[in-house]
Amino acid sequence: MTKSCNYKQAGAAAAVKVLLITPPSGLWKDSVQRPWISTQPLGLAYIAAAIRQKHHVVQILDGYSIGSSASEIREAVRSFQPQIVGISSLTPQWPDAEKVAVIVKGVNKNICTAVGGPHVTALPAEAASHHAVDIAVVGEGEETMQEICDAVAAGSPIGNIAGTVSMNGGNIPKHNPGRARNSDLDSLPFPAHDLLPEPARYNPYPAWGNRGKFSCIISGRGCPYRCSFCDVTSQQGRRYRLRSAENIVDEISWLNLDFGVTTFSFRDPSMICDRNRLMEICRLIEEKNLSIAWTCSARANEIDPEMLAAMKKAGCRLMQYGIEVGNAEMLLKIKKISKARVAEAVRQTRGAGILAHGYFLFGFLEETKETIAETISFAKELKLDSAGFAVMVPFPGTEEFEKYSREGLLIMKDWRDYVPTGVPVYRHRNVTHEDLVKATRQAYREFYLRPRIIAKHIHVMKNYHTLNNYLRSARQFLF
Ligand code: B12
Ligand code: SF4
Repeated sequence: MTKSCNYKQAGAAAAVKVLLITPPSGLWKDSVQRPWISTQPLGLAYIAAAIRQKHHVVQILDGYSIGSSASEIREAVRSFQPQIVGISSLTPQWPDAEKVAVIVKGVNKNICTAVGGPHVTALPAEAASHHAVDIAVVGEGEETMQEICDAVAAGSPIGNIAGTVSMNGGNIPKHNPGRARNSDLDSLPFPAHDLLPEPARYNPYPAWGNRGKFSCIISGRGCPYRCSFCDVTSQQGRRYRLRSAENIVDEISWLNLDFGVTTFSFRDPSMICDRNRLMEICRLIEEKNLSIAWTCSARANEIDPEMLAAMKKAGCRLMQYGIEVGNAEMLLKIKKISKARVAEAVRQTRGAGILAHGYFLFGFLEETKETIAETISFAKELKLDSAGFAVMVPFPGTEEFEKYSREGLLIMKDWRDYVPTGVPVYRHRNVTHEDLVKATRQAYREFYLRPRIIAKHIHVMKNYHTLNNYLRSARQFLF
């Protein structure tokens, strides 16, 4: 189908209006649900800040977190009248993202629709070929969106911009040269938090803390590891590009003073990876006398007691470790950390007075009923404070996706189902999908229904929101 976008308008203004949208869950079937867990869409907030620097006018509609209906999206487009709409998408959100693009084109077919985010980066040609999408952005979106905005403002074509794929009026996707990843993250303006719903509208995981207002923060991009199920490395590269300690603590201070945020969660793979930087972040938090609590993800092989002591003093209350499985050979295959090192890290973390959370997955290619049992007993053996169990989903761009495709075991490619609680997306040689779902329920039951853990979590249920979240997860996983 020929695309009808006519954004190369003669005499276009020097600045354009841009609306950035996260797709509401269930929009594709006109049955939108507000998610149980939601956090700030930092990717879009970074892009908004970058576009604003170029004097374009930006708004963000965090449709996913708010649960916007089709008519609310339509109304937002009608009233703001953007020339460009940017839509972000993770893999399971893709059908909702397509629907957003269709709604936008329904309001005005001349609006330029740009899509980006992890799913689009993994499969840009597929994204660009949707009839309501004008351009797909691969990888980091700040500079690329700046150029798209400048081009639309100048009435120039957008088909040759680096880091994009578009159909250019034809039937074959045109892949433009890639764009180098930004290696100076301190040069980016802070995410445009002022354009997001206020922090109180977000529902972070209860384990991240319930003290005051909450925000996510990203201390770097990329990851040097290559865990077989994860697409951060293929998205963001193997070099962990780090922001400086000063830049991070400046953002924390800003969010604390201007937005009243007191609880932070670092969402990049392992914000502890550079020991010197970590110690400096902790020192600066103390020097600035910031009364905050924070959580982070970390690789178990990177931590030591001195780091943990500094983190505790600077307000760290919980560390999340991706442990994944309890079978030693599988740990090697999926490129994770040895059981002994994980146990040591959990012991040291709790010894420092910081809570330890473990993530576990069922469904790797090598999984058997025995390895499922091993994972559940390992989760209980470790002295974790909390744990999350899920069925592994092989996202496009990951080694697991390649393995399952190669073995002919992927049974469908409906991206809606690429969620840990969805219908099976692969067949498994040794276990059934029901075995995997049952494994998560059994793991939750065996892990949480222990007196030590019950006592600990009752303590956290201090308000309606956290109590409600606990009840919802209990309903989902225990029964
Ligand atoms: C915070 C987070 C969430 C939050 C918020 C998501 C969001 N909208 O940002 C919540 C809790 C909602 C979430 C949910 C899920 N998440 Co998540 N999440 C993350 C996490 C930890 C950080 C995201 C982030 O802020 N990154 C930093 C910013 C700067 O990068 P970015 O978001 O990628 O944005 C840049 C580019 O992608 C691009 N870009 C993004 N959007 C757009 C839009 C346009 C128009 C353009 C041009 C460019 C562009 O430009 C941005 C700036 O450079 C990432 C891992 C990671 N470290 O990135 C996983 C990650 C994104 N999540 C992932 C997954 C799998 C999920 C879930 C499916 C998991 C689950 N348990 O159900 C759900 C899906 C929810 C659903 N049903 O739709 C995968 C994505 C895989 C994939 N191919 O989709 C990741 C990469 C983790 C991983 N290890 O593989 N997640
Ligand atoms: S799971 Fe974490 S450590 Fe492993 S590749 Fe992904 S981001 Fe890196």
